[in-house]
Amino acid sequence: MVIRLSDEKKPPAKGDRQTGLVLDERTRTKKPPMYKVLLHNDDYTTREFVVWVLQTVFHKSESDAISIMSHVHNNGVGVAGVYTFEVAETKVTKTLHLAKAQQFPLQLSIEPTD
Ligand code: TYC
Repeated sequence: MVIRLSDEKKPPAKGDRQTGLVLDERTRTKKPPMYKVLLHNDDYTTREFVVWVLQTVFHKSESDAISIMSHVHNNGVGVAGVYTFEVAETKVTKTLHLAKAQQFPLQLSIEPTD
């Protein structure tokens, strides 16, 4: 693997000016693949629990949490959030544990963004 130092990480060369403003574009353009966490509707999990999970695990505002929960209730599936794979997996695991503790059959899935 080749590690490149962007100009601002190199010691200033004689006659250099404003080296701190020179950014290596490669340090900003390589974005990790992102994944949607999908929330699935069911007939038993309470609306209140889904809103609470969206607020506490997915850090949504109360109004966003209510909108997402309502969308899933009405359409069958919806996006709880978009994350790197490891973060998405952790949020799914936490949510499933919380749901099982209350015997809710809530289901989630992960799919790559386009
Ligand atoms: N359909 C559930 C009810 O009427 C509410 C619900 C919403 C359940 C979203 C799951 O992902 C879900 N109590």
